[in-house]
Amino acid sequence: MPEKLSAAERAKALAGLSGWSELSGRDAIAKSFKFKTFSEAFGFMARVALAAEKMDHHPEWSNVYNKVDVVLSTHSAGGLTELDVRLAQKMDLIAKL
Ligand code: H2B
Repeated sequence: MPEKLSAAERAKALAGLSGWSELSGRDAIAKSFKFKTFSEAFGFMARVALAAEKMDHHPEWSNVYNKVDVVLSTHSAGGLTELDVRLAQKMDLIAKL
């Protein structure tokens, strides 16, 4: 079972991520990804879905046309863990494909 990150660990993780921010009122991080088209946004979601399934760690997200809004948190831990940081890093790599 992953452990919640300490305040110092969370700050360090966020400093190494680009475009992710803490949610207010919830131990979670969020990012809005914007693409040129719906196809690109949906391709991103399909690739991330496969990676998330492999990790057994899943995003909360919504899509409107070319925009994908993502929130990451580890439900079983009730907050942010290393798994969220790893999934955020994967999403950033996939978004650049
Ligand atoms: N995703 C996220 N974000 N948090 C979890 O606690 C979680 C998950 N738990 N994906 C996994 C699935 C769990 O429900 C399964 C049974 O391993």
